[in-house]
Amino acid sequence: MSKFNLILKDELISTNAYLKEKIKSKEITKDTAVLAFSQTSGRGRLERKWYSEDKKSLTMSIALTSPLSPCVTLLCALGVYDVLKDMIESDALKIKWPNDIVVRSKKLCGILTERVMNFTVIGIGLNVNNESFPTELSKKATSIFLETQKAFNIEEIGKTLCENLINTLKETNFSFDENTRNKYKNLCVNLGRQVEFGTPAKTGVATDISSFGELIVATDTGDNKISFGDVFVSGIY
Ligand code: BT5
Repeated sequence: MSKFNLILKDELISTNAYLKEKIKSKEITKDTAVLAFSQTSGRGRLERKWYSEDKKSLTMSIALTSPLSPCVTLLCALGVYDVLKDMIESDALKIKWPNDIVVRSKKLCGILTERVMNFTVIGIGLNVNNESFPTELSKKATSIFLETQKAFNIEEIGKTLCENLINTLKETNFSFDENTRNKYKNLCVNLGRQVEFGTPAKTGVATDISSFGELIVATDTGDNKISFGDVFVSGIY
């Protein structure tokens, strides 16, 4: 981690957009992370809005030169989980395929991975010290503070997340070996539950995660392999 460059910014439009721009303009040529204490227009997948609160939410992105990997988002979720499990002592801390960390039925963290040239840009939105959320998210979102009643230092969490994610990705060589896959499966809330996916919507039971990180869903017409998009889990979201 000593050689790793973590840039701190008071405000950015989006930490992912910032790194992507700097990679394209060749201002960034080696592994770099950026953490913004305020993010004004954060994005999730499919350009959805990501909500964050100044100095209370962690908004960070890490750019790593890496091979193309179909399961990078799932590996990142495992890396983030490993950090959070030391802060939230809860059996309810799980991963919702592919990119969410949840506590019971609420979202604590979202991860957005994007590919730019030979870099993978990993964006992490983590609710840290938030005491409440806007009405539209109040039933869906939670924070470390709401789960533990303790406040945490955002910069410290950011540094720990960088270290853990980089270790997880390098140790696994960006791939899903049997051990890693089993660890993910044990934490995945989708498995064994009724899920809804695709357009037009289909329903089935999530049964497995493939070695490429796909969610396997058994329906009346057979097994479906889902590699992207939203999957709604009955009783969660
Ligand atoms: C994600 O997208 O979960 C990935 C979010 C990644 C955000 C980070 S912040 C740092 C970096 N810079 C960026 O611009 N982005 C990354 P998705 O699976 O599409 O989920 C988005 C949905 O989550 C929204 O449509 C809301 O329903 C919900 N949501 C938005 N903000 C939330 C929050 N703070 N906590 C919980 N849920 C939220």
